[in-house]
Amino acid sequence: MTTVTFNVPGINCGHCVHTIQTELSELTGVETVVASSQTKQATVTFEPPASIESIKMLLAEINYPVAE
Ligand SMILES: [Cu+2]
Repeated sequence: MTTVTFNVPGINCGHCVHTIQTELSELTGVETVVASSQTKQATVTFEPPASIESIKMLLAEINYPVAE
C-alpha cells in the first residue's frame, strides 16, 4: 500500500469532497480516499493496479485536475 497526498485546488465544498471520494473509491486498487475542502487535498491509499498516474488521470477526467 502507498499513501499519496494530491493537491486539488478545485475542491471547494462538501459536494466536491463527495464526488472525489466516490469516483476514486471505484478505481481498482484504491483502498481509502480522504478529501478536504479546507486543505484542498486528497489523500489516497492504494496498491496496483492503481497508480499515481491513473489517479491523476481520473481526477482530470472528473474536472478536478491535480496541481503540481
Ligand atoms: Cu464543490
